[in-house]
Amino acid sequence: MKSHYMITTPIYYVNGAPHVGHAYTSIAADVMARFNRLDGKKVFFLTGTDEHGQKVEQAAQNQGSSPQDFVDEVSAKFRGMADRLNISYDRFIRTTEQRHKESCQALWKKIADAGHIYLGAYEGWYSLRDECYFGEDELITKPDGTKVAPSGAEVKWLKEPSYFFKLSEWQDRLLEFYELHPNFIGPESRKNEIMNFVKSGLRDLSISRTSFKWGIPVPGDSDHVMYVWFDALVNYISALGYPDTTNELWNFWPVDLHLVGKEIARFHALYWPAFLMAAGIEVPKRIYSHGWWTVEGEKMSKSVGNVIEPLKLVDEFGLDPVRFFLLREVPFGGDGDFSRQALINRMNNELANDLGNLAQRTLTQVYRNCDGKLPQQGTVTSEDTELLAKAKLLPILLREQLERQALHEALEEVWKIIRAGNAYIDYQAPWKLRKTDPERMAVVLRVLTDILRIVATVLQPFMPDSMDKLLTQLGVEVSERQLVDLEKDLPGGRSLPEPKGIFPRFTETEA
Ligand code: ME8
Repeated sequence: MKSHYMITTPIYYVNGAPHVGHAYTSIAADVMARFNRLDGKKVFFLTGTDEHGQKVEQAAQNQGSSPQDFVDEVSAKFRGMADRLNISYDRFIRTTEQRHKESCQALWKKIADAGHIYLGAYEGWYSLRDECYFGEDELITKPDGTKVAPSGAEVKWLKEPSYFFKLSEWQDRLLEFYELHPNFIGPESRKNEIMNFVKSGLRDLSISRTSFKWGIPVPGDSDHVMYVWFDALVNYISALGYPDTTNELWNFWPVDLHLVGKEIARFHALYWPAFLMAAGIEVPKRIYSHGWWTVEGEKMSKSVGNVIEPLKLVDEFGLDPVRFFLLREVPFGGDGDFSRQALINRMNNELANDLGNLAQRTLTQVYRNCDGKLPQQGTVTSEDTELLAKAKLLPILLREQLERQALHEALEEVWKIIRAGNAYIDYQAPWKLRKTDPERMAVVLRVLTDILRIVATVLQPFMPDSMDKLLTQLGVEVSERQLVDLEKDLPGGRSLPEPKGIFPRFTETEA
C-alpha cells in the first residue's frame, strides 16, 4: 500500500466572500484527507487562495484598497472559514507568497526552455468574469442577439501581445494519456466531455497578459504578467517546494486527487497535465469534479441575495450536522439544491433519531444496568454475528467508495448498519432481558457497543467532533481510533462515562 496521499481543493478567488459552494469542496476534501489518515497514510492536504488577476485588481479598486491589502483581508476570511469548518489542511497556500511566485517563474522557464512557449498576439472574445478567452463557436447568442460566454458572462473582443503555450501539439499525447489512465478523470460524464473537447482540436493557449499588472511577471519580459490560471495551477507544486524536487514534501507528488467543481475540470484535466508534461513532471493521478449547489431551486448569486454563508449555517445548526448534510443530501458528482427544511430533516431523522438514539439507548442501559462498565464479550447468537459481520465490512467498503469519491454511498452504507442496529435493539429488547436473562442482556449491549464503535470510527472523517465525543463515551481511547484498531476487540470491564446526547433535535423557534 502506498504510504503517501496528497489531496487538494481549488484555491479560491478572493474577489468575494466564501460561500457554501467553497465550504462544500473543502469539507469533501477534508473527509478524504481524514479518512486516509485514519487508514494509516501520511497525508498532505492543500488548500488556499488564488489572489492575482484583473478581477481581483478591480475588486480592490472598487473598495479603494491596494490589491495587497485587499487580498490579505479576503484570504483571511477563507482561512477563517476553513478553520471554523474543521478543515484539517496541512498547508494553506496564497499565490501572493514570494516562494509561489518563484516557483511559477521556474516552471515557466522550464517549459519555455523546452521550446513550448512563443510570443504572439492574441485576439478573441474575452470574458473577464471567467478570466478566459472563448472561440466564436463556444459563445451563446442571447434572444436580443448579443453574444455571451457559456457561463452567461459578458465577452469583449480583445487584442494584445501574448505568450502562448503550444497546446495544439499536445492533443494526441493527452488523448493517449486519458486512454491509458481510465481513472484520471471522474466522474465518467465529465471525462467524455473533456475527451470530446480535446478531440475537437486544441488551439494554442494564451498564457500572459499585458492589460493589467496584478500578477506574476513573466521571466525576462516584465511587460507581461502570467495568465492567472497558469499561476493558480502551479500552486499544487509550489506548495511542495518546486523547483526543489529533492525535499521531503516532493514525495507527495504526483498528487492523488485534485478535487474541483465541474466548471473548472477542463483547466485541471487538460491544461494542467499539458503544462506538466511539457516540463517533464509527472501528471496527477486523478481529477474529480463535483456538481453545483443551487439554493431553493435558484442559482446562488449576490444580486438575488440568496447566497448561503457557511458560518451562519454552522452558528444555527452546529458544525457536524452541516458537514453531514452537505455530503449526505446529494450524490457526490451531481448537482444539488440547498433547502433549509432538507437540512432540518436530515438532522432530526438521521442524526438525532437514527444514530443519536441508538447511541443514547445503548449507552444509558450500559450505564444503568451494567454498572457503567463495558460488558465482556459473551456467547453470541447467529443474529449477533450477522450484524457484527456486516458492520466489520464497513472499513473495507468505505475505503473502496472513497477511492472513487462516492461519499454519499459511504454514508448510506453506514446508515444501513445504524438502521440494522436500531432494528436489533428493538427486537432483542435488552431492557426486558434485565430481569429474565441478564447474561444475554450484557451480550446484546456488548454487540451494540461494538457496532457503535465501528460506526463512530468510520464516521470520524465526516463528523470529527461528534464522533470524538461518541468514542469517548464508548470507552475508546484516543490512541485506538484508527481503522486498524478495529481489528482488535476492546477488553470488557472499562468504566464508561455517563452518556450524554450527541445530536440534539432541531426545532424552529417561533419568529
Ligand atoms: O475557480 N456549488 O475559484 P472560485 C459547488 N480560483 N461548488 C462550488 C460552488 C457551488 N455553487 N461555487 C463554488 C476558482 N464552488 C479558481 C480555482 S484552482 C487552481 C483555481 C467551489 O473561488 C467549487 O469547488 O471560483 C468550484 O470549483 C470552486 O469553488 C471555484 O472557486
